[in-house]
Amino acid sequence: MGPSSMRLGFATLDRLPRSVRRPAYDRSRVTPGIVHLGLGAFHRAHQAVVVDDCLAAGAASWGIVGASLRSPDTRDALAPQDHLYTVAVRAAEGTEHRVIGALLDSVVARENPAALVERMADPAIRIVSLTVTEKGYCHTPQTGDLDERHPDVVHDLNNFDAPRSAPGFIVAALARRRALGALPFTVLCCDNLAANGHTVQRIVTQFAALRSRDLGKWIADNAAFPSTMVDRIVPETTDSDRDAVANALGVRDAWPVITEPFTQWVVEDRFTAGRPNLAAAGVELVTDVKPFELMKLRLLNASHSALAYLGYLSGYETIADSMQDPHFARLAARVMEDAAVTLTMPAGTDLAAYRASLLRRFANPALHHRTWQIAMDGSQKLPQRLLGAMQDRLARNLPIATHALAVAGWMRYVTATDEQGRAIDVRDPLAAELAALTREAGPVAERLAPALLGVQKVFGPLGSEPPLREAVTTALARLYRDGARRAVETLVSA
Ligand code: CS2
Repeated sequence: MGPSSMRLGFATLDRLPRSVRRPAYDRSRVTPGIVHLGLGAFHRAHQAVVVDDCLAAGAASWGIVGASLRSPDTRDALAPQDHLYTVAVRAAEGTEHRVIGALLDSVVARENPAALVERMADPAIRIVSLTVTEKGYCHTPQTGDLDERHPDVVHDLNNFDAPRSAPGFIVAALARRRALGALPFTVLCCDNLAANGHTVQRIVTQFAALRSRDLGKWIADNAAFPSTMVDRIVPETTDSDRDAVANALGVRDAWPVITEPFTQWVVEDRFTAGRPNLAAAGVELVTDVKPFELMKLRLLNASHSALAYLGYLSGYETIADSMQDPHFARLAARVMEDAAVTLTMPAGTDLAAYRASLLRRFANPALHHRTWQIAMDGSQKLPQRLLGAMQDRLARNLPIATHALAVAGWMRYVTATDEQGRAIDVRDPLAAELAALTREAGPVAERLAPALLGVQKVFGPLGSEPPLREAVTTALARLYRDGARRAVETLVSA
């Protein structure tokens, strides 16, 4: 039998090679203190690793119960292996493997929503953290307000105790705790939204107020929603990644995560019901996360999206592939340079060093981070990544050609036909609306750009600013005329 015939789990931990790090604590004594909504790869490679360090330092009441909102895949893969899984940290020099024990249990919200609400209402749970992606908050990305007409919101208001959406679960569980006389948990958003804690607070209190004014007020007065800046690049795990991990471990792990050496978590220190000693696990606790969040969104995520759309259109499968093209490496640097002037950072922040480190991380040849993956959900990402910086630059009369080319890249991408005439698998909550608009406009920049700039949920009033219209239309015309590779080359050579 091959090395992969046995499964990772308690029973096989002792058989792992010595080089593989494993939980350095007695897991049978760990109890849950955190419910995490959105049990994807990012959470397991980022917050769960920090919690694993906290557990190793003795904080035994802070284990994690993970909830997938919809798909049973993660639970089905992890339950047979005692919720143990591997984090494979890949650098050009090689890979380090670590088995994480912080996740104690997992549930699938959709299978039994009321049970998850009960679990979140348990006073032993003091933090509810979230990675449900930008679209998981049922809000309008442009304004940050709850989208009251979102089908999940409508559903959840009519099925209060059996919700479907992340805000629905939080409000139902907080209502339960209020009825029990328990403290609210701290809501810890770990998604790439602008001012993520404030935004989620607004969404949740707006949702609660639709149910009852008193509940909305109680949440606004008593619950804490610290903002956080989270950063670690975590590509989707593939079958070949699973094989590589099995080879390194000598046992099979059905659900490993692949990531880079870099990791960063900056958190506002406002918790209503306690927290583990995060600082000892490398978390930066600050009073105001906003500058760090903007820095990350406008430098890392903005250039990521620019590389994703323009790189995909140019035939680059991964971010690292695109970074091998010197013009694309310069494009990423240019997006960062243009965004940097819109940031006001606390003294001591070295933005130039940060930018240089981002370029190195993007070029990591050991990570297979697909441009297609990052291109997903653009309608939810553009405002905080690209549009805010454009608005700030316009206010200072600075040119916006670089960002305009990235936005035009998104427009060209959502037409769902690539430069060779092949179909693009566009994933976006607004995909149907975008497809209708692009079909109607046709492949003509002068029609397509204004049509898409008119999508209020994405662009808001900025979409009708003449200088923005002009810059984006010009960039889109160039994409149609020259193709993405030439357009990028022309831009960075100017
Ligand atoms: C990426 C992010 O998929 C995306 O949109 O830009 O997931 C990015 O990898 C992380 O924010 C890095 O911390």
